[in-house]
Amino acid sequence: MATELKVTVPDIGDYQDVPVIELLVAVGDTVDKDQAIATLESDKATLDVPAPEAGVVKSIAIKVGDKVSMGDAVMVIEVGAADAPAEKAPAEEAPAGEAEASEKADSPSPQPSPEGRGSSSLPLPPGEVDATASGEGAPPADETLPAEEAPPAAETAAEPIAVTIPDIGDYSDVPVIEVLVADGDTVEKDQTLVVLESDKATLDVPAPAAGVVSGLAIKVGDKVAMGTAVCVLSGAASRASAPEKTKSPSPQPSPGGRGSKSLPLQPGAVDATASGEGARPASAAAPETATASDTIPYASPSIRKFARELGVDLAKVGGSGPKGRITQDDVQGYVKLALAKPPAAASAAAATSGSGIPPIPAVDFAQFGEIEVKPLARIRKLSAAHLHRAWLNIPHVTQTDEADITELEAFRKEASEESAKAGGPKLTLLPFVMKAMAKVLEAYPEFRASLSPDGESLIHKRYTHIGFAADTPNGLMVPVVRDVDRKSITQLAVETGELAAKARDGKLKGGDMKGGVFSISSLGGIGGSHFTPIVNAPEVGILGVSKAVIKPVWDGAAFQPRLMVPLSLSYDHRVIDGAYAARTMVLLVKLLGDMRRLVL
Ligand code: CAO
Repeated sequence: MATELKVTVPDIGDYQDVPVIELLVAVGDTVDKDQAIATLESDKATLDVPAPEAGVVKSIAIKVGDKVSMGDAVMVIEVGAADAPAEKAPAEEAPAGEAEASEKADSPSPQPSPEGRGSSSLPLPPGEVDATASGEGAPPADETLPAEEAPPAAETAAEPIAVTIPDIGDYSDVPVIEVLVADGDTVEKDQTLVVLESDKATLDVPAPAAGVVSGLAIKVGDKVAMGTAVCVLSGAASRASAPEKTKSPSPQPSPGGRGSKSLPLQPGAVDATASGEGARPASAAAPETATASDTIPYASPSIRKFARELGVDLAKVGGSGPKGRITQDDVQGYVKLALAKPPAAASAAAATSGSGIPPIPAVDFAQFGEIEVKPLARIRKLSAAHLHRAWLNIPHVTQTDEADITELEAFRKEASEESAKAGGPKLTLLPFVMKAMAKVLEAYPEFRASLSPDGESLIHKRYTHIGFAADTPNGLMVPVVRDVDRKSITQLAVETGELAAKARDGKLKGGDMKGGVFSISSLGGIGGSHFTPIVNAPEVGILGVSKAVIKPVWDGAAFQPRLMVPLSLSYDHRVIDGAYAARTMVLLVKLLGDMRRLVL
């Protein structure tokens, strides 16, 4: 007999109001027992809420962006007798929390959930981790020091602190997946020392205070539980500034202390100039520290597990989910692409991917003056990798021109005013350019094609989904408007406005940024003349639009003041010939100059 099981947020330690960053199921979905149904994320932990039972999702009480605490309703799952898992425990063995969850279910005759794991199967301890990190009270992990000996709110570990794994709830034998420090490293308070990952949760173990790491006792692959020794943190050397370290083989404590902040992130220079053994240890492991922490992929524990099972290195997978999060589709897409790529093509790609280019030398900027090191937002790191890949792999050429939009602008203003009066959207230039570009793509379809991964064929797309670059506080995002050729200017204005707002609010879904055949980057609202946009691979073309200005244009008899918009069309020269690009641009200029041509 079917019963309805109400899933609630399990015990998540001291955390309150933890944002829901991903909903992994929809109403009507069939879920397996323990399948991740939602992901929560705080500063220090990413946690999946698993389905307590196999069943069908009847209703969902949360949405992305909601903030939840222990006990909040997540969803109702109908647990069918037919597909109920065999290993159900008797009802009387159910923990109290589970029984309560079942009683709260909307079922007309609610049955106590027989399984007992319910939502409380999410074992969660981040509060403990956070307590360690925050330094409020004696760090709980430090069992070797009485509380009064461990400075409660210490910024620097004046006395040695033995750092151990904090209370991680029901978990034991949790694998260590990243060790981000080495003996001799100088760490800041709250800097992540190691990352643990189980099937359901990824947890950072942060430094309870600033200090120098010694006696590192764990390595990647170790399985740890509460109380496992991590390392010892001591304070004195952490106060030495970077220049002092490079100068002195036996660093002296420096009262300033701020200079050391730069040390872990400018390792190359320190390393290069270190003159003696004394300076070496602090910098020796730093390159790994910086690299490792830069490449922690942004994915939920279930996706990490999925990737591990397939042997996929998540650092190589681009994330298309909100804020660049890696989704299951991304992992599957990566695997498909890897399988489609023959070994010869793979090595050819490697030979041309830019590997082998000498790296830009690291510089210890602190030796020239005061500096501040700010970690990059994940989205910026992801888009940086994407842009770098495109820049190195694609031979870019940028065709530039100017379109006379004097008439178009007069019409746009009039239409925008009418639209505003009728309660419609504001009509900016962007939707007009999009519409014109859609027409151009029909005439010059190679601009909406993609090169096959083996470089042997051109994949022509018969749809006209166009992406547009949106500037957001977290970095560049490219939402995609579908079927631009079939939509009116007003519809395009509404959609670009909504997508740009979602991008700025960090609410774009993975699907909002997929499927584009061509991109437009408009800096016209900001200023500047031409620029060279980078092709958004695997697309082969991107249009840059700069600020329209009135210029004197010769009409054969006199100079006329005309509103000219600068256009920059970057393209992949492996696919597009220069003449083809020039013809494409000519048509675009013609269409923008006389929008009546759009209806021809
Ligand atoms: N020339 C002159 N004025 C322009 C213009 C142009 N080419 N394009 C837009 N404008 C005007 C608009 O008409 C509007 O003017 P009013 O407020 O007087 O009506 C103003 O500039 C602001 O427009 P907007 O930028 O808000 O709107 P949009 O539709 O043109 O652009 C969006 C939307 C999302 C593309 C834009 O906000 C944005 O984020 N641009 C940055 C994209 C970016 O970062 N690109 C670089 C990527 S790296 O290659």
